[in-house]
Amino acid sequence: MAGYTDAWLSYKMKALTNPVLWSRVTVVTAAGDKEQLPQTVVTATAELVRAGKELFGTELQTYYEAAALLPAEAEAGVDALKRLTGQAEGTVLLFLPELAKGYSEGYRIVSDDTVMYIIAGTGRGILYGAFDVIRMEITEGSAAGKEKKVLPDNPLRMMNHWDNMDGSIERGYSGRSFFFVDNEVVVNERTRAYARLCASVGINAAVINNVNVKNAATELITPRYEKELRRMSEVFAEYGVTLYLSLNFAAPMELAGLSCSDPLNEEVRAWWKETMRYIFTAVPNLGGFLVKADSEGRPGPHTYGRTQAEGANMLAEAAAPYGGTIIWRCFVYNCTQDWRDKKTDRARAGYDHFKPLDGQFADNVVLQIKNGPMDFQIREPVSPLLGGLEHTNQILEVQAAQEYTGQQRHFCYLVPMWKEVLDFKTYCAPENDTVADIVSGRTYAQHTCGMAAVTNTGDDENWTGHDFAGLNWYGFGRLAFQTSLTAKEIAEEWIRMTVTKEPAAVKALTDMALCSREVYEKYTSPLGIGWMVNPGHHYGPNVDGYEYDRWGTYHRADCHGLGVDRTSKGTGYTMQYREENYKRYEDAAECPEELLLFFHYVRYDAVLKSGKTLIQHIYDTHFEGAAQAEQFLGTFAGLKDYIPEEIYQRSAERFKMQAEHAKEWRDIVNSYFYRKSGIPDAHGREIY
Ligand code: GCW
Repeated sequence: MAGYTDAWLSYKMKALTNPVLWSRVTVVTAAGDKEQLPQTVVTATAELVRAGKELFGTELQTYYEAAALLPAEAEAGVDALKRLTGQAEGTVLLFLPELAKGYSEGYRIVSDDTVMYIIAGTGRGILYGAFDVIRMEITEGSAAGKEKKVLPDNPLRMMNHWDNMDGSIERGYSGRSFFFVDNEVVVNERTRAYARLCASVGINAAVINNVNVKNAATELITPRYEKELRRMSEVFAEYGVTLYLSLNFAAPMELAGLSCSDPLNEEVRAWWKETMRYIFTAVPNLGGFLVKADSEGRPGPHTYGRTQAEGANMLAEAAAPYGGTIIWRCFVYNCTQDWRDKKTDRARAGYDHFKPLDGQFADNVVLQIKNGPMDFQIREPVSPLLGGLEHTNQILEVQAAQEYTGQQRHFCYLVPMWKEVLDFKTYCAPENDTVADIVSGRTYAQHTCGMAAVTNTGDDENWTGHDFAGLNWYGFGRLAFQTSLTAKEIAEEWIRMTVTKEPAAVKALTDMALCSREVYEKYTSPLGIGWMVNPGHHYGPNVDGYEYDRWGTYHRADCHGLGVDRTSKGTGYTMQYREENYKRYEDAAECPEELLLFFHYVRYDAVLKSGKTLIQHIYDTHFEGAAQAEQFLGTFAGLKDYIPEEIYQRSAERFKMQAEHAKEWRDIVNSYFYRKSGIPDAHGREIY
């Protein structure tokens, strides 16, 4: 089913309403010289030619022309541009490097019925503009008569793959890796198809290997993989995607037999300098490295009594001569906790470790912070590090891989959750104080910052297992590029591009997407408490699965109530927020109800804002959530005629699984709390 490897770029033929507009592609530069163009501009022309063929069956010719424009003239209207460029027909790619500063990787589109200008200062800008034109043609019916300027909000928009070199994927729910097979790096047409899909939504970087770097992956920075990595970086570069690697902090020991990997040891430092010189020379397009250190058993500077900053800066210094960036993860916590200990709080760990180091990291270090303080649960508060750190580059890390959100068997559209995080007001500054402001660099004038998503892709024909999980990949890119887009706009676009354009079906599927996160939340763990999953693989209900374990993830349910006291009288976690948020979370009456159990221990008979008791809320939401999952199945079946057969078959099977599994969640969670509390359901429904 080759068509599906193109996912949302599987074009379907449509009527050609503007034949002149789609008659030719002309690249206009000062010199008019094809040889001088960035690769991404060449790719943009090829994409427009391909779209012309696959959407309309027309053959666009490509031309290269010269015209000198002043930067200010790039803001002109269609008529003036016709005069300035001498081009009045077809698609005109106006590449003006002088615009690079103001436009960054953005673009301007202005068009009438016969000519369409895509204006940018970088090759990426031209490429993103070309994909936008194609998207408008498909989702809005035509790209004619448009005027818009879109500058990306986030400098870095990156994918994080947790692919292992044996081909397995940690938390992968859509087959095996397409980067690695049997400890070899693979570069083929799928690599290109992947980069193309990324570029089409503005993703500009990808870390291809798991942050847990072990075995052969440690050798990715040695000559063993040099040729393939260079090749991969070149294929990525055609689409403006920069290759990054995860690295093993203990590499000096494992690869060179040094006695330690202490970041202050001279031999270790010299080894890294030489290694960085080698790898950046061997793979010139390499952007840098992602590092998981001192986390879940991975090596790091703490072993030597050094700080996270000392560890990161040592690598940063070695990578700096080559423009390399070190992305350092903040997922550092004690994973050998005693469940009896009610003072130690995993939620506090990120802030406790990194806040004291604010201002100590090198310029080419960026801290990558998971959206919540725990680990990608269906509902968590925003990490207090976001809004806590003032002098450190930051990347927001979200998880498109549905580790805790249904493992791509359940439909769970995550853009609404990510938007909540981006819109969160941290009160870190008088203005520009949301998470979106911080990670985009607006708050503290930073450039090395942005968003990363742990990916949900694999070698499944449709990339993401559940076809509708493709929406999270697509949505991540679109949102990271333009954080002001709404979850609804993004869902509608993807549905029109991938599934159907029939208005009633678009509406039904969009409605489903928009409530899918709440539905999943309703039948799983309540009010921000999280977890309640099977240990290890994290799929399916197991209320006490992690309750007496070492991972620091407890719900503390007893016969009177449940929840974790994270107030100043409990673990003190609330005190990591700025005053306004601290006050809100500290007071159970003020606390946003969806996070109530994250912050407070609450009695089953306590009355919530809805007027219901906590226990009744748990029962009701679980019945509702499971019923809604059942409705998803029915609604989807009703749309069969509007959905491509392959997509329908694969997805219907998943919706069926979801409906059944939601009942399992409902009954296990409800029975658990009935047995703990002894309080029956007010409506007398069956609880076991
Ligand atoms: O949630 C945990 C996952 C691990 C993952 C880790 C992390 C890559 O269960 O599989 O390891 O987070 O983010 O590092």
